[in-house]
Amino acid sequence: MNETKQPRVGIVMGSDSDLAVMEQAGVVLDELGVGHVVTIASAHRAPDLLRAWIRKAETQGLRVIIAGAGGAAHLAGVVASETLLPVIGVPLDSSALHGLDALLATVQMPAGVPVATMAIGKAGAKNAGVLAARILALHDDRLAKRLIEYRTKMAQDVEKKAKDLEKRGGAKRTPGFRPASDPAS
Ligand code: RP5
Repeated sequence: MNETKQPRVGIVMGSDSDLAVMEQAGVVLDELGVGHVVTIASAHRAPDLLRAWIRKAETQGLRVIIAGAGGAAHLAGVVASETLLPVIGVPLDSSALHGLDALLATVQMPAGVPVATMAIGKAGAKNAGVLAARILALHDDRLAKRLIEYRTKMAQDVEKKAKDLEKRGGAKRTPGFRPASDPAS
């Protein structure tokens, strides 16, 4: 989608080394036609910068924040402590512990300060984009329609892969199984 729209989602990450993974959230939001802004602002290395960005995010009308970080990943938690906007955390695999450290640091928030924590890495970044869109879709019927289309396309892609595999002779069809799009087979 190429429409210029009011950004509704803020994507923040701890380092430029996180970008290759975190850009997946932006790709999904683009596909769904959701305007977003992206920045780098570390909770540990640049806390004042992070706080200033959160204040700006609130005043510019962002509705959801996606925060991705690796290692001792306090970014999403600090954002959640500074704003009432919903925060989605993405733990990243950028240390010797392969993201398990970031997962635990992001998910184990104290009661009262929630971070919706996604899977480690690219799947988590993509799902952060989808979840942000689902939150916004509560008040946006057109976006809800695009999310239904997104889900339908995923199912079609899986079905196509199954058919391609069968064509190549790589899979035997389960007796009695009929794909929805192929009722006569
Ligand atoms: C974290 O430390 C960042 O989110 C990143 O995942 C990790 C490493 O950062 P760099 O040393 O590559 O800047 O704060």
